Amino acid sequence: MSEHILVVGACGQLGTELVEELGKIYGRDHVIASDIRQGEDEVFKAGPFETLDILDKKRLGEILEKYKPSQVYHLAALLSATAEAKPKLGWTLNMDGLFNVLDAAIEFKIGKIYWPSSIAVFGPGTPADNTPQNCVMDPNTIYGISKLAGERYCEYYFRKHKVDVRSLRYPGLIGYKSDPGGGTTDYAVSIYHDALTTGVHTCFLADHTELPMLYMPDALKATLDIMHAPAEKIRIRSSYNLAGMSFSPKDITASIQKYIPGFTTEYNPDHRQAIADSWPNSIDDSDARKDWGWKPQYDLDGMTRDMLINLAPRYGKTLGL
Ligand code: AKB
Repeated sequence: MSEHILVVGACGQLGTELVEELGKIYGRDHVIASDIRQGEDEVFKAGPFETLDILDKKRLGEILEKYKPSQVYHLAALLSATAEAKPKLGWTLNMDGLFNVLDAAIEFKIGKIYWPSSIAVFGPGTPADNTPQNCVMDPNTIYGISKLAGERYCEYYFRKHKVDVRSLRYPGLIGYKSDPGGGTTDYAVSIYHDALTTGVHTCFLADHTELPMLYMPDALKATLDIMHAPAEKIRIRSSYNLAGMSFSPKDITASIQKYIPGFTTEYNPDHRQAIADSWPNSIDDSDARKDWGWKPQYDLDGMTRDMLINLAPRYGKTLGL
């Protein structure tokens, strides 16, 4: 019998696609999707699904007892904008959820844990360009503070309890298969939908706001690569810097206009501008490249083309790309 993999927070933007990818590798029957809400996507009907509030330690234990997974991908979290709106819940969910999984890793002898961190661990005092792995980290959002504390806990559990926990600091993730939820970088997903529907996007960030981003196929590859790398290659047990591309709303607008010339963006920055301003413009991910061979495939125009090709049928459009 091959191993079982548990994905916590499976209905989110990353989880939905990760369940599908893990299913291709381990067999969908061996991938247990779990979330606080029942997943509607087809991928969830194709294999085991368990309802799980990650704050419910007893229920987590029951699921671990039932399937005895060798790996857990713990993705459940409130993202930056949502956590700012609900700070107490953001802190509790992001921290206690992680503690429950790390403690369960010891109790149930789980072989490997994956937990995502974020560029939100950086703050206004961080060097903004080509941000190094180790530098000033002074996050000023609840989400960023919880991710930085989470990174320290992951390293602590690795050193003190030998939990094989691995982590990446994701930039903004962009994909077409599922909708994003509550992130500051999420304008870069909505913009493609608007390009194919109304032809106008109203951006909640200013035109020049450059942020690090990653296309979903690259994010999935990085996640699976770090989880499949031999343990001795994972030198960093807090979380690895990870980069794909960096662009501003103005840049992504210009990229879309190469395929849809009449598309326009209007700018109406809101409270999320301050969050974006506290984050890096670009990231130095040389440790990930050196340690376990990370290399992204997509640049901005390659991603734009792929996003438009894949989203167009949803809106009954043919772009002739
Ligand atoms: C967010 O914008 O909150 C996330 C992130 C960068 O972690 N996409």
